[in-house]
Amino acid sequence: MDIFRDLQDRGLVYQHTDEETLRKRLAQGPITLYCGFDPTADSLHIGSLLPILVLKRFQLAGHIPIALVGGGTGLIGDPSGKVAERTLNPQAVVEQWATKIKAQLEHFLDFETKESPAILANNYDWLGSLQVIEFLRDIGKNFPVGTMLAKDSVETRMDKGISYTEFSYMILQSYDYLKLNEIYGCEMQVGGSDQWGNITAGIDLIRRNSVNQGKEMYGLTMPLVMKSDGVKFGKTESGTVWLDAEKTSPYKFYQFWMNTDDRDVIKFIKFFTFLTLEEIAVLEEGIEKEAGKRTAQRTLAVEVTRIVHGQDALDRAERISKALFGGGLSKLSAMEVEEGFSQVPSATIDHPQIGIVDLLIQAGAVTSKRQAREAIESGSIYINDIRVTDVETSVPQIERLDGKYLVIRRGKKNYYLIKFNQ
Ligand code: 545
Repeated sequence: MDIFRDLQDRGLVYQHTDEETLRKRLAQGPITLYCGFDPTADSLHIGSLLPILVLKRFQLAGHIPIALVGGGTGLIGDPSGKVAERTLNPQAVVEQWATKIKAQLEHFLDFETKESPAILANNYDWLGSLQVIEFLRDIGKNFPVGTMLAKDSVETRMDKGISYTEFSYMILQSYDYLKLNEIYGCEMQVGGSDQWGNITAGIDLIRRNSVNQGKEMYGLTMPLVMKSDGVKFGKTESGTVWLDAEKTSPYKFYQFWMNTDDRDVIKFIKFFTFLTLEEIAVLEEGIEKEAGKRTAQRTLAVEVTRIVHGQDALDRAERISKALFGGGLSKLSAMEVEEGFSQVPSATIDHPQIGIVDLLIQAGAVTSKRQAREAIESGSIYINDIRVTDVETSVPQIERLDGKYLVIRRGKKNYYLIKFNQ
């Protein structure tokens, strides 16, 4: 399989070291490659998904991926793509985040296979014990300041300001590449296009080392993911789309992909799924032929949710979506109700005898008794998908979802969740 060709056809190649030598090397046999992830939060988000899946694509093509957790570099902060200096996170926090990110990365790659098992590494293992004198003499000497200043990540910050700490970041990432080359024979580094300067700095460092004379090192970046409406990819009104199911529920995650614009959906399927280009071509035809069916969006949502959260979570996400958009709330389990309505206003009620007007107030659906009566009488209130028009409706007689929940809807799409304790 021609992995470089596949990546190109998917639009995943942005920058790379010399194409001919890279293609030749990949054709020769398994290559060990790496991508780094700094623990700057307690979870990866969908921005990290693209390089993770690229590592996976290499593994499926018989190569050996290293997922590197930046336990050391996460303590410094990469200026690449950042317009301002970052605040340093406490060491204990970074360590905790590194553990979580390591567990997430483990989920995507195969560490068991005999053929080409993936490798997990943490750069704190070598960066954490560096000695400053030794570091400046042995490594720093290889970095001309002129070259460092000319890197995008530094240049764009010269007027805004950059500390010596962030300025030094590229040296650390370069040293990682050198170390991974020594320890695992790693010959290639991949990353988003913001990483090109760091990747090439690493290649230069390795080449300057006399034992590596004539050794070829490779680098490849992926394009920044852009949306055609100009809004930043990976964000919704409620914020970042995380890979951690506790932070972004699989249902929300599924809906994020479902909401992809027609103009972006084929690009995203190429980027984020393992469907073949032939299968993708069929979906592309369907977009124009059956406009409005959103088959491509659904395929995207199904595939990515399965990759990230697994089949069971995908099944739940689909059942919740059907119930919310097509009626049928009553078929949902307690877990599904909680997941589907995790981000709507909710209230817990202790007295089952509550009246409908007070119920709407408690839920936050209205702000006064008068408003509650008006809403009910005008027919804009639904409980569990059934319209309620009588202000005397007895709440205890409404059948609850899974014995515990009432879902209130006001108008077309304002939802409120009520949980009964008894
Ligand atoms: C550290 C040590 C190395 C090699 C690389 C690194 C990390 C690199 C970096 N990468 C970004 C990152 O974001 C935070 C992740 C989630 C909490 O800063 N210096 O760590 C992103 N990276 C993936 C892609 C990226 C990049 O993890 O490369 O371009 C986003 O798509 O921004 O030896």
